[in-house]
Amino acid sequence: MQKTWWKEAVIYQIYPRSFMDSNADGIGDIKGITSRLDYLKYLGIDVIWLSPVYESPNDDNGYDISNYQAIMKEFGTMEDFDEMLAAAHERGIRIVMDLVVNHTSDEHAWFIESRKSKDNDYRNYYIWRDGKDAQSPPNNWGSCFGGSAWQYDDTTDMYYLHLFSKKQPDLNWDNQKVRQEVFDMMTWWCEKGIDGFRMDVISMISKTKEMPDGKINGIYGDFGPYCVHGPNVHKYLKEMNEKVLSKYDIMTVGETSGVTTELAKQYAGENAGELNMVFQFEHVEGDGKYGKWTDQKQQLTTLKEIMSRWQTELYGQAWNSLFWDNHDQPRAVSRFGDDSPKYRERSAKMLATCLHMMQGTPYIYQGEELGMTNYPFESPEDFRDIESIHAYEEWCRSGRLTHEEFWPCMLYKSRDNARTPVQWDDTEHAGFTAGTPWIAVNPNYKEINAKSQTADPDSVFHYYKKLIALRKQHPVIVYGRYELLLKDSEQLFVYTRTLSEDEKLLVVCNFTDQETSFSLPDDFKQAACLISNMDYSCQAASITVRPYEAFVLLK
Ligand code: TEU
Ligand code: CA
Repeated sequence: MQKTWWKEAVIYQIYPRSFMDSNADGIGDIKGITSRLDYLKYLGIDVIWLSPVYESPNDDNGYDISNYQAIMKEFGTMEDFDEMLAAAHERGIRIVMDLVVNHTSDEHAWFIESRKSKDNDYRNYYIWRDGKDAQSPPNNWGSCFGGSAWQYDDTTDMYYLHLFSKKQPDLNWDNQKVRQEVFDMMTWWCEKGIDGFRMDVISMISKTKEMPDGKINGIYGDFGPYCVHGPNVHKYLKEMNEKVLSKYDIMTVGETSGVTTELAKQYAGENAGELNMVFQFEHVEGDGKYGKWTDQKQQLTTLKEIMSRWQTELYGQAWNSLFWDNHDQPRAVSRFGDDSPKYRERSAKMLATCLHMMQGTPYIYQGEELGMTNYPFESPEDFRDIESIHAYEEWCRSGRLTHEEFWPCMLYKSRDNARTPVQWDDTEHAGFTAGTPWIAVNPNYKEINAKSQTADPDSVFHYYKKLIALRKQHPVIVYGRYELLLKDSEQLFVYTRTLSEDEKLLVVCNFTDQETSFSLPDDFKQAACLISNMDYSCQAASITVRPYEAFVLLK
């Protein structure tokens, strides 16, 4: 297995809008990030993945880009960006940019041109089709954010494809000019000195030529078989690698929803010549009841099967990215742990242990290191997220489900749970802004905030800090082989990591609020405790594992 810096790194995701506001307009910004770099340095992370900071009309909070080489006005200027990059590098922190090139904003100059006429130079930068007939779109595909995936444009009496919102038209990657524009833009950022790319829905860039109706899923047809892992996706990524990525010492991670382990090896195999790693979503996506929506926890045995399969099947061939949450997912502790006052801290630490001891590069989503929780939304008007707003319309206002049926699902899974501001201290608005925040601050900020946790050696923050530090001291955490024990337990997640006969880890995590017993494997009876979220003491062969307890033994 090749050793590389990005396998040994811990990555911290910043969603800039909600991270830190420097100028009291209620919106997080780049200067705000710069002001908190010392906090991140203290935590010990190596890399920041920065969600989009480019010019954008913010239909989807920056995932709709109108200019790839300019900074969003609300976030600051290119000088602010350069200053942040330099300040991060001074502290030994790398910065990975979000690359959103499956689509642009409809306010991007390319699209403004493209829609003008059928013979415009930019027409083929996007995907235009005639309607089936005067009344209907080219096919029945639905977009990820609700409604048809086609938008009618009366300037030329044709439709354009948008797999996300209608303000996010899909680029036509089959057009060589589009690819070259994207590669040139990426090169421009690399020359600036950034350290890599997280590639938004990169598995969707290649569409089939034929675009038949999809299988009905709810109201609309599924575009999946025609647009996800499409015919030329690997060809285009190899071209990107050859023309841009291979020229720099950067890291890349592709967002590839629906990916299998076999496909992951194609995207991110050690010698595939495409990406360094991919995000897979099986462990956070399989639980849906109504599309992605549910209010039910995934069974532990299912979760273990999924995560263990990824650990085993990629071993030595491709590299895992490890995450419980991000800006599209609810808060980890509310979803996989227990966010009640009794168990919030303990279960947040347990989840961190379980993830950070696996093989792969761990990603921490802002606030996760504080054990931040889901938000107690009270009404549909509280949501800011385009997906949540559309989902409520499509499932409830349409009459398909009652409010009572759907509401618990929104509380459990809305993306806005992750998007409330980072809780810095116990002053008004959690110290995030001196103005009015663009989205409400979680009312629990007086108990849960960075200021109190950095001062408390037993906090969730300090636990993350310790996990990150351990990774730098013990190669077995990075490179050891994974093996699952007790596969049928609905309470315990137990696994070992092995680097050699004398360098082995045992990881034991209780995912429930019930205690249970566990027999230590023989070779761990004398082992030292590396980290634990309670006061671990080995009471001989059979031990009691308390609610949400976690510990790691090193042989
Ligand atoms: O998300 C891609 C994606 O597949 C989402 O639809 C995801 O499944 C959903 O948010 C889960 O609820 C990426 C970005 O991460 C997301 O923030 C963007 O909205 C989306 O692409 C469009 O750019
Ligand atoms: Ca601001």
